[in-house]
Amino acid sequence: MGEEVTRKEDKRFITGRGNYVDDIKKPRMLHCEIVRSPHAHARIEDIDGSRAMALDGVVAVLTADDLLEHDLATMPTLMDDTQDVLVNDKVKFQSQEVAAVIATDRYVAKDGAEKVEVEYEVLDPVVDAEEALEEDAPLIREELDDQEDNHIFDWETGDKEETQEIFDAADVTVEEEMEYQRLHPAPIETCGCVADWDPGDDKMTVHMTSQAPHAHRTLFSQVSGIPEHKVRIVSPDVGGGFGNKVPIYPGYVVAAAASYVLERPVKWIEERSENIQTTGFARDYDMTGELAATEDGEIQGVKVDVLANHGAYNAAAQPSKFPAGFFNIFTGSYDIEAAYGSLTGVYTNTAPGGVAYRCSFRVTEAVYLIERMVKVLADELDVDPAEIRRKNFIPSDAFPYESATGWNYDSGDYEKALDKALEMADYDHYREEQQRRIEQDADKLIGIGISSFTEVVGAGPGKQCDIAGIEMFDSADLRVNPTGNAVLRVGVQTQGQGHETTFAQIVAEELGMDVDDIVVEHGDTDTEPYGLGTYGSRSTPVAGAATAVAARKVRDKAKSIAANELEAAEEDIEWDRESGEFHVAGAPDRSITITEIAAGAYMNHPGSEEPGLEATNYYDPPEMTYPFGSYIVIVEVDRETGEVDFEKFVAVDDCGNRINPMIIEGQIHGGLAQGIGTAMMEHVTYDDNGNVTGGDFMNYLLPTAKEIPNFETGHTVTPSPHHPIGAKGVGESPTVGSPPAIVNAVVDAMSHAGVSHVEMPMTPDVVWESLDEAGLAI
Ligand code: PCD
Repeated sequence: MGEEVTRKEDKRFITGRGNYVDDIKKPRMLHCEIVRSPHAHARIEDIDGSRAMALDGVVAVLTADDLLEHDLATMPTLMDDTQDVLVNDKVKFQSQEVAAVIATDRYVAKDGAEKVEVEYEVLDPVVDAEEALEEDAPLIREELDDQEDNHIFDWETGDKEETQEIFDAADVTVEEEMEYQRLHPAPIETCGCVADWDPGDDKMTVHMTSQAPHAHRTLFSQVSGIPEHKVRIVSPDVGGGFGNKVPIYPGYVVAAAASYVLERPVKWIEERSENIQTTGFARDYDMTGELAATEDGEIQGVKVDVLANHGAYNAAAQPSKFPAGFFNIFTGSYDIEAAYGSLTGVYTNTAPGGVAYRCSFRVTEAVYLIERMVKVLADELDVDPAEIRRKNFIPSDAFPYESATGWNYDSGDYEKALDKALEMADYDHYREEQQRRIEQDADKLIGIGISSFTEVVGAGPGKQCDIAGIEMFDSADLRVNPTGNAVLRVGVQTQGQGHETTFAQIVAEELGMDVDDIVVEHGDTDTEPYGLGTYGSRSTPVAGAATAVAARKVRDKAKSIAANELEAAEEDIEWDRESGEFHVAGAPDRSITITEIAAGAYMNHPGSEEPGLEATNYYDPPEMTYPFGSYIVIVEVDRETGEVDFEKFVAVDDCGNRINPMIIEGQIHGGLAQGIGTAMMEHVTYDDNGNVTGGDFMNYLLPTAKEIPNFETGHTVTPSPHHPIGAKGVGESPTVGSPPAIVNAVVDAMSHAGVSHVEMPMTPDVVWESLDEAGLAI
C-alpha cells in the first residue's frame, strides 16, 4: 500500500503486445458493417439488399425481418426500455441501425453497406428536450401503447414543502439556469466484438469491448434465449471505457445473430463517427438551481429542477432502484437543512444514452450545479467564495453524515483539503493581482475558480444499486499456488486503470507477498467470479474490498498451516504486517513466510484442514464511499478575443488510503484533461433536422496536449471507515470536480461587471459574448 509500483500491464502495452478486440482473428471470420439512417425521424418503406448481395464477398444482408425470425429484433436497455436492434418500422435518430451487411472482408462489407437501398418516408424530428414536450411535437415512440407524448418520467427527492418554507423565510435566495451539454465519452478504442457461435457445443463466445462482462453475459442470455452457461463473454484489453462500454449496443447483437445464422465468427468494429453518433452519450441536462441563505451566507436550502434529454430510447446507465445519482449528491459538501430536487425525462430524436461518463450516475451534473450555485451566492452576497464554502462545509466531526436527501457520507475533512489548495494556489496573491488588473483596466482579466466537491462512488450497496436488477456487489477469488505465487480473479474489468498492478498490491499487502508473484485476471466470464464490472469508480471500493477480504481469509487459513509447520497452537500464531511473516507469539524468530505456508498447504496440510490455499469473497458494501477534493483554477481571460488561458491549475484530492500514488496521479491528470474538454470544447450538437453536427472529431473537439496546462496536484488522506483497507474510489473525481472550478474561474474574471454565468463549452466566441454584454470587451 502506498508504493509507486510500476504498472505491470504496461510491458505488454508499450511493446505492442496488447490484445484488443480488433486484434482477434478467427478462421472463417466474417465482417459486419451497419447500414445507418441518414434521417433522424423516418418511416422505412422498403429495404433492398440485392445490389449489395451481388458484390463478390457479401454473404448476407440482414434486416429487422431476419432478426424477427429469431426473436432478436429488439433488445432491452439498461432502463428497461425496448430498443430496435435493426429498425423495424420507424427510424428515431440519425445514424440508427437499419440493416447489416456481412462479408468476407471489412472493405467489401463497407462497399456492400453503401449499396443497400432504403426508401424512407421522412418525418419531422424534434431534438430539443423542451420542444419535445410541446403539445404539437411529433410523437416519437408511437409503438408504445400508453405513450401519448414524449414525456418519459418524473422523479423527485427531498421534502418539497419544508424546502419551500425555508425559501419563503430566507434572507436571500439566488437562482441560475444552466445547461450541462451533451457530451460523448471518447475512448481511444471504439466499440466492437467478435461473436462466435459454436454449433458443436451450442455455445456463444463473444469477445467484446465490455466494462461489465458478467452483466453482459446475463443480458445476452436473456435476449438470445441461449442458456447463460452456454454464453461466454470475454473482454480482452480495453482501450478506455469511460462509461461508453457499459451498455449493450445493437452492433453486438447483430454480430451475434449473424454468427448464429451463418455459423461463422463475425467481427463488428465501430468507426469513430458511429461511436460518437450512436452509442451512449453523457449529460444533456437542463438545470435550474436555487439556494436560500442567511444574510451572512449560511446556506439553508437548495432546490433543483432538471429537464433530461434521454434520446429516442430510455437507455441511461443507472441503477433501477433509485432514480438518479444526481439526487444523492446535489447538496454537495455542505450542511444544508432542506433540499428538494425534481427531474423530468424526455424522448427526442437523438441517440439514446445518459451513460455515466467518468461519473457515477449523474454525479457530475449534480456537482456542477451545487458548485456553480455556491459561486452565484457568493457573488450575490459579495463574499469570498472560499469563505462561503468554509462556512457551510459539513464539519469533519459530523461524519458519518446523513444528507438532506437521506444519503450517508462516510468521512470527510473538507476544510483541510480547501486550505491546502488555497495555499498551493497562492490564493491571496492572485486575488490582489485580479484587483490590480481591474483597476488598471488591463487587457487580460484574472479569474479564480474554486470547486470543493464531494463525489459518491462504489456502488452497491446491493439494496440500493443494481444493473438490470442484478445487485452491485463484486467479487475476488484468490488462489495461492504450491510454489508460493498466486492468481487473483476479480469480477471487475480494467480499461486502462491499472488493476493488474493495484489489485496485486492489495494481495501483497495482506499476505506479505511480492507484487510480481501475483497475477490478476479479469474479463472472462468462464473463469472469473461473477461481478458487476468497472464503472462508477467502484472497482477499488467494491472489488478492492472483496480482494482484501479474500486475502484475509487466506491469511486465516495460513495460520493453521503455520501452526502445523511451526508445531505451535493456532491461537499462538501471529501475522506481522511489517515483515509479512507469521510467527509464534513471543518468539519472533520462530517464523514462516507465505511461500513456505503455500508449500505446506499442498504438501503437508494439517489433517484438520482441506488441502490447498484459496478463498473467495463476494462483497456487498455497506455504503458507498465519498471521495472529495478542492480544485482551484486561475485563468486569464483575453478581453479582445475571449480566449481563456490557464495560469494555474491546482487539484487536491482525498480518496482515503492510497494504494498506488503514481496510478492515482495518472487518474487525476486524465480526468482533469477530460474536465477541460467538457468546460472548454466538447459538445455533441444537432441541427433542427436532427443531423448530428458534432458527431466526428472534426466537430467534436477533444483537448490535446496543447490545451492542457501543467497540473499541480496534492492530497489529503481521510480513510473510509467501512472499507477494509480504508480506500475510496478516485477515477472519476477529477472529471466531476473540475468543470465547475473552470467555469467559476471564467465567471469570476467578469463577475465584477455583473456576469453570473457562462455556458459550457466556453469557446472564445461564447466568452467574448459575455465580455461584450458586460461591457468588458475591447
Ligand atoms: N486507486 C488507488 N488508490 C485508491 C483508489 C484508487 O491506487 N484509494 C487506483 C485503483 O486501484 C485503480 C485506479 O486508481 O487502479 C482507479 O480506481 P477506482 O477509482 O476504483 O476506479 P475504477 O473502478 O478502477 O475505474 C473506473 C473509473 C471510471 S468510472 C472511469 S469512467 C474512468 C476512470 O476509471 N475510465 C478510465 N479512469 C480511467 N482510466 C483509464 N486509463 N481508462 C479509462 O477508461 Mo465510468 O462510470 O465508466 O464512466
